[in-house]
Amino acid sequence: MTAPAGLVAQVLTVREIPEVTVLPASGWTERLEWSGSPVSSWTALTNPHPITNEYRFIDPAQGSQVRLYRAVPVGWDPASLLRPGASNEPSGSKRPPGYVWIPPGRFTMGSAEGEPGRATNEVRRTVVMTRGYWMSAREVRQSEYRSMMGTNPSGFPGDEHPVEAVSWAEAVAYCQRLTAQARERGELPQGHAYRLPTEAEWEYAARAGTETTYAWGTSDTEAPRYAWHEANAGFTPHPVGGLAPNRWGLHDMQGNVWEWCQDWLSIPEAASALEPRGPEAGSLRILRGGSHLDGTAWLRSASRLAFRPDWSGDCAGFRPVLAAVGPAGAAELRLRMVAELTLSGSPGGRYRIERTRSPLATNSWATAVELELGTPALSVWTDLSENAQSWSYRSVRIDGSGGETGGGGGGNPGGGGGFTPGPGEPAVGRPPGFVWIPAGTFRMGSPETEAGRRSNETPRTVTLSKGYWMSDHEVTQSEFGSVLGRPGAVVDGPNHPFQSDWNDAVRYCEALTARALAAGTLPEGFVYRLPTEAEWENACRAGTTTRYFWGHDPQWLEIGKYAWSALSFGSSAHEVRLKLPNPWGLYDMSGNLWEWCRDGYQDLPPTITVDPQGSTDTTRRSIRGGGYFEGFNRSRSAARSGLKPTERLDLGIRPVLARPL
Ligand SMILES: [Ca+2]
Repeated sequence: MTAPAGLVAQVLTVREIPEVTVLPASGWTERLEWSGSPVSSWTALTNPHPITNEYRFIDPAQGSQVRLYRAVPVGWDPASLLRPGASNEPSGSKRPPGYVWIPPGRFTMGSAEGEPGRATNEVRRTVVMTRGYWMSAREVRQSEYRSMMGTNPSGFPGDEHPVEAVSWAEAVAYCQRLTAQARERGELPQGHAYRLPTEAEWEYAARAGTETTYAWGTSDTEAPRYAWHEANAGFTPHPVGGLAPNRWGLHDMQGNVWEWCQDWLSIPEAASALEPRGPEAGSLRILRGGSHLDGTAWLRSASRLAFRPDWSGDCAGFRPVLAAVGPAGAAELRLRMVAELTLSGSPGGRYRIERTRSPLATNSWATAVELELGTPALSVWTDLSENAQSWSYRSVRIDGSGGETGGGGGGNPGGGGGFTPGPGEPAVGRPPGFVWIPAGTFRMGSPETEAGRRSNETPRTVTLSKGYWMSDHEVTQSEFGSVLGRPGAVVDGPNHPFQSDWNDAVRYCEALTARALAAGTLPEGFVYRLPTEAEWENACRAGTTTRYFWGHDPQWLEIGKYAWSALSFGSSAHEVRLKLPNPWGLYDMSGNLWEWCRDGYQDLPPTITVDPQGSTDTTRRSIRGGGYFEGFNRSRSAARSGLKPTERLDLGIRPVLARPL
């Protein structure tokens, strides 16, 4: 759609503002903070809802000053730990060849009092690994090391032998090159890197679910089956993987060569810990597992050794892990710039914002959104589409007043253009801001296969025998005030939706009916009322059968264009009509505020397929559409909930003008 010839278009100035996406670590709750510089203090962004799922925040406060963002882990839910029998291995990532997935879990680190050979620095404590990681099943071989680094420092040459005589710093450099190589090949999982294991990661993997002295039990006589050590190695390293693995498939965790870990040496406290890491600084780096030179006391799962990071010896090598970057609870942050437009004009005027990537090509302008200005006549709209900063924008007035336009409002009877009634629509009586929804048959509820569905969404085919008009937006605070003359419990702006309990929502509809009757504008046989759930869902779906009216959107890549949803976008509801409408022109059907329906909340009887109405149990009333603060799944077309009619917070009104029930 482009502006008709002769229309006055106003070029809009665009401001680029950041959108921050927080991807919390599994089971963690995060808080988003900003700062003007990394050395100054950090301030929590407005966020009453804990971030436990993907969260997007648009920061309109960023002006000339560049803001930095960080996510701070504030809590962890133990219930997020592995279900017994599941692996939690990321399904979207390819397991690197030769690596084993180490699942998240809980283990006892350190040794028991009285374990033979025990040292006092093997402090016993419960350690929780909140994330899994991949670990090399074998020590790094000399052939691998040479092809990556171009050198081979080993004292006992052999392609299949473990690389040894490498310092801690050289082992770290190897892991960094491995990371860079995987990234170049596009094989590096997002937010991950190859690195040395922390000491806890090493011992968790070495124990492989055991609490005994060794991963194979308590017996020294079993040691030669699993570990090259002083009794069987002949004081020389052996080709990697030659002996039996532990129960998680890892070879040579005990013996052959010592293995460098990431951590500085410290004596931990006996308290339980989540994914502990060594101290920030130190002088000695940890080595674990014992070597071909050592007796069985050094093969114990808990035994610890440490050396200076520049030391090297022919009894010490390493094995990498592929693991999440950052400490436990570290969220992944993504930042991108989106376009913010400020539209000013006449109070109550309706405008269309158009955009193009080729501003000089006259036929290239396409509709981005339509807005109605309130008082003050100013509206801010954010374009969330990809690469929004490369668009040019302009606004066109479309309500036919002010002498600026030659029509083009399309379908609005006040718009001056030709009004064409929809199927079955009375020729007169459509109120401004309402859309005609024709009678018809649609599929209500969700199929068993729909991701995120709940059991109260029993699928059925429903026929609505009569058409109806529905408000294209949630009732605003200015609308509610002009009809009932009372401010809402939440007052944040005239174009923000009014937050209402069910009883006030009904009173509002009754007042609309009375006012239209007095003004002689009420179509015969129609009243304003709340929609039934069937009427609501039919209008929301707008002919679609997908999870959302814009498609299945499995990764929620599109939801930001259509819905204020998913724990995002600030602490309260947003002005109505800022997102793209559904195919029938209804705004905010998904997200922003939950919307009251007339029905009592209970499963609709599936036997009633024509004009179904809800239960007569009205202790709770149905609400639909999800809210700005809810998870993405609650904004699905089929999602339902119910609340006591006296609840008000985050609940909105969307009247229909329809036949009485
Ligand atoms: Ca080893």
